[in-house]
Amino acid sequence: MQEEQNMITTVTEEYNASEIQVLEGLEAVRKRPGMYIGSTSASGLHHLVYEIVDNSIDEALAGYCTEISVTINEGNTITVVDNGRGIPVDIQAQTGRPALEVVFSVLHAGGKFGGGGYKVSGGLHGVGASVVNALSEWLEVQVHKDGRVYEMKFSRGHITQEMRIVGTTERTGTCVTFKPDPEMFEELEYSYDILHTRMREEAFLNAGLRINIEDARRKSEEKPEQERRDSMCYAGGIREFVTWLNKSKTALHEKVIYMNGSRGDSYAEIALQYDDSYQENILSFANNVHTPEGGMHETGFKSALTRVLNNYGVKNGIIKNDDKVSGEDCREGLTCVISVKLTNAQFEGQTKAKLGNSEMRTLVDSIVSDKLTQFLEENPAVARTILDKAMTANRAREAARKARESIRRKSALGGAAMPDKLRDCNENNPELTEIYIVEGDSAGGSATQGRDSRFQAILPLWGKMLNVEKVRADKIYGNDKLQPVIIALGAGLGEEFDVNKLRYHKVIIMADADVDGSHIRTLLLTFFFRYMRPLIDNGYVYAAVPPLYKLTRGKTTRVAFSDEERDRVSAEMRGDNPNAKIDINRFKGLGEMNPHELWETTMDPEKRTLKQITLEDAIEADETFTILMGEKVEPRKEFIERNAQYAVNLDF
Ligand code: TTJ
Repeated sequence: MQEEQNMITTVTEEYNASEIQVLEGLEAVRKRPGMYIGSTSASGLHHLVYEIVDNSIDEALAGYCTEISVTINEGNTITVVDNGRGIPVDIQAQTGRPALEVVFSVLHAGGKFGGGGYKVSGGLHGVGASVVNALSEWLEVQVHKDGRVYEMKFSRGHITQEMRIVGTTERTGTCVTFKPDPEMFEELEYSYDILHTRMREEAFLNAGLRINIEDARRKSEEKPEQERRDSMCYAGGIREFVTWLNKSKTALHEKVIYMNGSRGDSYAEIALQYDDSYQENILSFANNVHTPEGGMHETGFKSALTRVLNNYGVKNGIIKNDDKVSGEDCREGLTCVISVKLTNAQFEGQTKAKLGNSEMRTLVDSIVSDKLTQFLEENPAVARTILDKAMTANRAREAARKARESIRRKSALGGAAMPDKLRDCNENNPELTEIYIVEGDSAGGSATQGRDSRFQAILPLWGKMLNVEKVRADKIYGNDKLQPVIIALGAGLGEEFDVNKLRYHKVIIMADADVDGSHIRTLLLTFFFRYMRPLIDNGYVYAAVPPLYKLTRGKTTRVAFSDEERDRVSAEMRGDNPNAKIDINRFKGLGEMNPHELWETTMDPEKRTLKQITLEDAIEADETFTILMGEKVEPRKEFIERNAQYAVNLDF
């Protein structure tokens, strides 16, 4: 085999060495698709679209393309159309082939025709149209150029129709349609939402470029009327990106702060705005590629931000010299988009999602140093707001550290420091133990009497819960409702949370099946999600599922967990005696159940149902929470209206 290949290469070399290289190249792509597009699952499938669209975006960056349209066709094929100059069709001297053919046949050929602008390199991006071609069952391209329409077709990278003229035209541009090869991909169905999200990002990152996206697949029977089509164009670019990210938050200053600058071939822009939350939200991009692991551009931004704020504060007598704010303090409640464009981007890190070019650190640092300083000097009121925010964050962090230390000291003293309300179990091995966090003292009492104290611990919570969204970390540590939870679980909090110290591997939230119960559940899940995330990731959090109805006939009682079950059980209890009197009572709360009933229906591992809480549940709770508890009235109103039937007695 080896010899045969060598022989063919040798023989053909005289005629057309590049053709052999082409075929070998495309064969390599089909042998190891993951090397070129990351995976052959849904992510790789969507990556094909980004690869094609990247070419049109390059044309836009070069200043020749203003509109790109992406269509998901019936059968999950994709069409990308732009109004650029059109891929060149002339015969290349080196290869003797039309440039169009080369673009779709030669690996990494895309960049050669990039026509200026900033070429992406490294990572999985910019591998070019030939990779998409190699991984497509078929691909067709039409180029409108010089009054003519040129067309060429391929199958799995091989030419099935040489380039030919198929008509005349008055416009210019490129249109590519491809069908991902079922032999290569496990997943073949495109997600409108995934493509829409990415295209929206591209539109934000390329100010003024219009990107249209449409789902032209036949609509399913269930949701036929849903029109899926968006047209996105943001004259304000990343400024509008920040506004969009902050749409349900309360900004601390009206205008997004925007800075940009360049050095040589490199360009960087930064947009930011502070809001009244405590989260830090920095999104960074290099050549329009998201860099979730950060890198040099982010590093440059962070160090300049901290330095500029401290310098300004000290200079204007707002910060005392020995009271400087930390980087984290400066980023509390900050939403920021950093976008850099450069030649030879180096993507590093585990997932190639971190920018390695150190010249980007210096560039971003110097832009922020100059422009942000200037902005603060020209806008002293905004400067004051931002510095106040950072100084409050600083004090809170200090208080949190102290509170954390006091908790640590208490738990270091051992079991004696367990909360008064905790009814602990006898077993010590966390793999065998469970803790019920119970809403209300009376339900707590029933649970304590009904439990199996060998392995079940009970911790009652009562009263209105803390609104986690509105408070900062220091309040959480010191909070009298949450502190018992933190101490009972024994694994700490936040960055210091250590799942190995967890005292129970089942953390079961037991709340009433009513609105208040769901309120408590939402609060606890939000708290776990934000401050004890590994608890959820490891699947240690559960919701108890208490029954809704109690049915009594004479001395027999049974329970039901739903209306359907109630009707079925009632029919069963009635049996052949249609006149039998069945009492049906709705449990108003856990507190109404006696200890035995609670054990039988909700706590006995042999009989109970537990709902394991997934990350999705927690995220949903967190979002519900943000909307319901956040400061903004509009999203809250909308949410309550949308969920009117569930939310009738919410009173926060
Ligand atoms: C390169 O410089 C000469 C004029 O044309 C430039 C170019 O290549 N433009 C261009 C390529 N516009 N659009 C593309 C393109 C569009 C799609 C959808 C797919 C591909 C592979 C390229």
